[in-house]
Amino acid sequence: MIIKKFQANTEEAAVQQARDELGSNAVIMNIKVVKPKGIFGLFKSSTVEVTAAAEEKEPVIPQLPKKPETVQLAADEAVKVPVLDKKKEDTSVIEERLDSLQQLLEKQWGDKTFEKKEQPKENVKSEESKVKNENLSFIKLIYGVMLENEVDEKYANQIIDETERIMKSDKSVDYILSNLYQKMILKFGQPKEIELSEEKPKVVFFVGPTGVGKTTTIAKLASKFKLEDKKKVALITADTYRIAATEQLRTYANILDAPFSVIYSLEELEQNIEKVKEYDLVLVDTAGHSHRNEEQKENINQLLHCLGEEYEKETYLVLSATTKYKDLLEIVDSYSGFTDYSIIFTKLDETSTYGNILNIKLYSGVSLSYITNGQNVPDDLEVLDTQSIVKKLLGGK
Ligand SMILES: Nc1nc2c(ncn2[C@@H]2O[C@H](COP(=O)(O)OP(=O)(O)O)[C@@H](O)[C@H]2O)c(=O)[nH]1
Ligand SMILES: [Mg+2]
Repeated sequence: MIIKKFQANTEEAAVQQARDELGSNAVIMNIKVVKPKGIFGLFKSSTVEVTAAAEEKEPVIPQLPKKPETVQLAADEAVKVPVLDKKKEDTSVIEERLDSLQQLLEKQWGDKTFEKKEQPKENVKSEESKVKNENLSFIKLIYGVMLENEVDEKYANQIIDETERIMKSDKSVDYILSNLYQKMILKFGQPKEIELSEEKPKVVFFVGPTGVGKTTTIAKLASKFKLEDKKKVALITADTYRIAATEQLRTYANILDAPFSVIYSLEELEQNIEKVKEYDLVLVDTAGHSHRNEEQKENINQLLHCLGEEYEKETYLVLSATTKYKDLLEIVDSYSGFTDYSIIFTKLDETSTYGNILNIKLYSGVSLSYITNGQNVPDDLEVLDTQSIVKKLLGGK
């Protein structure tokens, strides 16, 4: 995989540069506005920097340092999004990122006993076969780490199988790790964010089981768009099952000084949206429902399809990272065929294993988007950081 940064005056131009150079399949991994530094920067305008990745036929061979200075992973290092240094080769960025991960893995690897069982000393005849055996043991370790993180065995096997050719070669452990890391990042794909339209109001529906954090997530997003991006945001709730549910969103709407309405029918949705048609963004909360209840499912289905072409519509399925894998699969199944949707994972702070995020991505094939990691509105919300999550799935912190 190639990772490169592109700078231009606008986001579109930077993305175009990335696509021109890396091809139309390039994955945009990060977009940020770069403010000019220093006092003279005041007179310059900001530029937009896009980090993009694309797969290449042969993976880049990173040259990791042979002997790590320390086996201790700095906590903040492990989760930090990489700051790509323009002066350095792109591959060295991956090296740096994998370095600390590798150190941790090496430490764990040294502690494992299976390695000895699998490789009796007398079998290690040449340097080359030693390297191959090391690779196999290393792959087993990685495989174990993925299963511990609750990556579905099926997907862990799939990922390992894809690296089989390299694993059996005399390539270094570093090379394999970097290959796995890159492959997994591409598997996660580019997380989707709510993008507002210039011409039409964007109406975003939030669906999903009860108690996963739909209303709280809406409050976080409303706050981000209204306070940070200075957009006109309106809130609507169709969750009339519980009085407390309407009051919860009403309270957030009051705090944000955003228009709020409760709707009891499809006609009321149309009428209320009409009232805020000059707004940039309308977030619609729905009643959590059991994916096993066909009638409730049908109600949601109608809600998602009742608005006409004068609105841009989008749906987010909200799932909790703490839900059992089997239930997550059932929920995703129950929504497939409804409409196109993206997935928001909530409550990452309440679990230490993130395998389900990868499992659900690979099972459903739909885009992941935001994640939430706490109850604080608006702070505990961010776009899924694929690099950080892949690192965790491979045993990093
Ligand atoms: N720990 C944690 N709790 C959350 C998160 N998001 C929401 N919650 C809590 O989950 C509970 C249910 O949230 P709510 O938004 O009412 O869920 P809804 O029924 O899907 O609308 C509330 O107590 C929220 O504070 C999160 O990311 N982490
Ligand atoms: Mg709710």
